[in-house]
Amino acid sequence: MSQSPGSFTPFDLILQQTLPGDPERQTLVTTLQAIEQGGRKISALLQRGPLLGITGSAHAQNVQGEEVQAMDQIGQETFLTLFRKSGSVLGVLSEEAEHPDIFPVTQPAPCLVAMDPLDGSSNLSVNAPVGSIFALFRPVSQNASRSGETLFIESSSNLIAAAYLLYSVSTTLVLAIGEEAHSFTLDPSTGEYLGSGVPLRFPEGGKIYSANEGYLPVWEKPLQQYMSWIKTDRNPPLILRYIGALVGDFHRNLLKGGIYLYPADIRNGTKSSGKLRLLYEAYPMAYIARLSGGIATDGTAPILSIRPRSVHQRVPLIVGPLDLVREFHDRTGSPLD
Ligand code: AHM
Ligand code: MG
Repeated sequence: MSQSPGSFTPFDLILQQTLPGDPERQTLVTTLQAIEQGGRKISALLQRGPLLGITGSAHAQNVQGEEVQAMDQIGQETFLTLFRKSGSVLGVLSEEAEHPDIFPVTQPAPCLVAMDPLDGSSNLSVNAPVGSIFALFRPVSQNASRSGETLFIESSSNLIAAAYLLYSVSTTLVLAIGEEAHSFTLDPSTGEYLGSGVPLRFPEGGKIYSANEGYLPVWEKPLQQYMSWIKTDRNPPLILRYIGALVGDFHRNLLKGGIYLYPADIRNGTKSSGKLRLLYEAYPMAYIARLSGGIATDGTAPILSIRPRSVHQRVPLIVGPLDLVREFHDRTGSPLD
């Protein structure tokens, strides 16, 4: 379902979903201003990407041993600076930094932000979509003596909002808060993000699956059987669409109806934990999916019921509309309650 343009802004959504005296309302507004500003900057840079020489490798590796792209570093610096300046963000956990950063705050009820500042960045060298992902948590404490890691792990059940920016033909902001998720389009001529005011809902009867099927030989047997079933015996069969950037794949599936799968694999007898990170990739998508009538799991349990043991923990991710995820669970032998 495509959304028609309108005059509904992300701030209208915050006002709608929070109460006037709630000190978190101002924190959400200020934090969102930082996300919006970062989105405008990254979007404008990406428009000129190859001309500025910023769509390639930074010739470095991140804490997870993955190749860092120049835009990963620019995304990290951009959002980190804006969150620090906001006065409403007590700490930032990022894919691009080993330890969380803790900042002084001015707001009485600050939040924590877990982010992947530039997700799917290997798509940049071929001018394909990328995104930025954010999860906002209410901190269990503002006590500076706690380590950043402990603070994020202990606050992980206090998710209060999630958002992503999708940089593609146009730039989209999806924000989930309270009881609704909404989509907004950036108007580059005014810098405004505008939406229709109609909440997002996964359509029923989706026909898409998104997975990197190149890994099929190293997936578990029930999953291999499910992949075969959706293409041959299911009525109707599901069709494959895969961008290779979580934000792009998730967004298409949210609008058109589809299931995204990045499962664990088994190599040399050892089962992996998947590729995607729990706190800043799986959690925000799970939260947005839940507010849009969907669900995210790790193939066994709901993502939002999983508590992290470490801040960069990976997790298998299955996310989409309830009917498709339920069907996946039934076919792979782990029915959802
Ligand atoms: P990244 O955070 O290092 O960019 O990796 C995450 C990305 C996701 O956006 C995408 O869904 C997935 O990795 C693609 O992985 P693969 O190339 O193995 O299919
Ligand atoms: Mg990334």
